[in-house]
Amino acid sequence: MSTSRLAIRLYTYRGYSAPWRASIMLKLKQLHFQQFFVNLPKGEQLANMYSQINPFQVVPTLEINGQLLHESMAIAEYLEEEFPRIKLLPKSPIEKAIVRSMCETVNSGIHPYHASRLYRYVHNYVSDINRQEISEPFLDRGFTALNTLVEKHGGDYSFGNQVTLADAFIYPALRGDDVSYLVSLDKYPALKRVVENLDNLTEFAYENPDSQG
Ligand SMILES: N[C@@H](CCC(=O)N[C@@H](CS)C(=O)NCC(=O)O)C(=O)O
Repeated sequence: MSTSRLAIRLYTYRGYSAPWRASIMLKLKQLHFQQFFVNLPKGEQLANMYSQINPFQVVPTLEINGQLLHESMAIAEYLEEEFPRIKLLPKSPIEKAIVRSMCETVNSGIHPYHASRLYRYVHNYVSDINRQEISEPFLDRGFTALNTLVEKHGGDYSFGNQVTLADAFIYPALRGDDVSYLVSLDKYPALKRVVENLDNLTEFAYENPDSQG
């Protein structure tokens, strides 16, 4: 697709890990996009207007020339196919599968266990339980697995020495406001090395909420 007449809007919220993945991928692909902040702490994702944009009532949603896309993994695959000039997956099928497995460890193995909707639900039954108590065993299991994968396959970044989709998923999973306070990077040395390398790349920089427009 030619990038000259694209209208891309990302529905997101600052510091939250899942929409941050999408924003990193768009920047790595050098695509110009507008951000629209859905205030999650205020519950704007549950409002009628946003539910029509994203029926699962979560961010990210990517709107591209009027078409709405949900789920960061699907968004990643779409961007990789539609804008192949800058590649975020390695060449061989086996290497692609390894990178995707790292993404999925974050997306379906780690993230659901610290999702705010999970806490809202659990709190209906056990009011004095905190996020740490609910999430820690699941987060530790997921990050331990990821650390092993990155020890085996990583270099400067999560997979080898090129930035891939795995970095766009792993970095926000450790640096996002919704999870960073629950996890000590020191427990996962291979992940720590990669995250500290990614701290130097502008595409991974923290989002500023004032840039809505
Ligand atoms: N698997 C989804 C996860 C989306 C997700 O859970 N997003 C969170 C922010 S990190 C959200 O919008 N939570 C609002 C809520 O649960 O009410 C994706 O990768 O797009």
